[in-house]
Amino acid sequence: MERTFVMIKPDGVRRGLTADILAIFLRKGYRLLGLKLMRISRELAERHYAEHQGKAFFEPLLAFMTGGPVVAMVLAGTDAIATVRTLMGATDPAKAQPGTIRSMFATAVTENVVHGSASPEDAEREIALFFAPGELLAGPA
Ligand code: D4T
Repeated sequence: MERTFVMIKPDGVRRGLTADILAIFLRKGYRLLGLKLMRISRELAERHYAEHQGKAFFEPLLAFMTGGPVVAMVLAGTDAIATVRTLMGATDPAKAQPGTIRSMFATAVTENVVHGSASPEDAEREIALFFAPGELLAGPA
């Protein structure tokens, strides 16, 4: 079992896609270890996207990510980090494989509906940024 951090971004929540996207992950078979609706502060967005500091899209990305509520979750499953990213599709929805979440629900790289951790290190860092240990189940319910 591997844990990964997944977020439905503000565009996904605003457009009423939360239940559809959650259903895709749960029907696939991942187990939910934590789930919450929240607003992201600028500081949290900066820390989450620290690797992109200084890039041209960094400030617009922060404005977008802090512009509305998100749904943050921790999912567990076999190879969850890689398989969730496969299910989400490429960062640019125009390049995402048919049937993936970004292919089905997004049209722009700037507003691409979902986030999923890219590596085990990122997953643990992001889980710790968004959840206190007491907010997470230790294992699948
Ligand atoms: P996230 O982290 O949101 O799941 O995206 P990815 O892991 O798929 O892609 P990323 O880190 O390269 O990009 C982070 C975030 O920035 C937005 N973005 C990206 C953007 O607005 N313009 C761009 O040119 C790029 C490359 C989209 C996702």
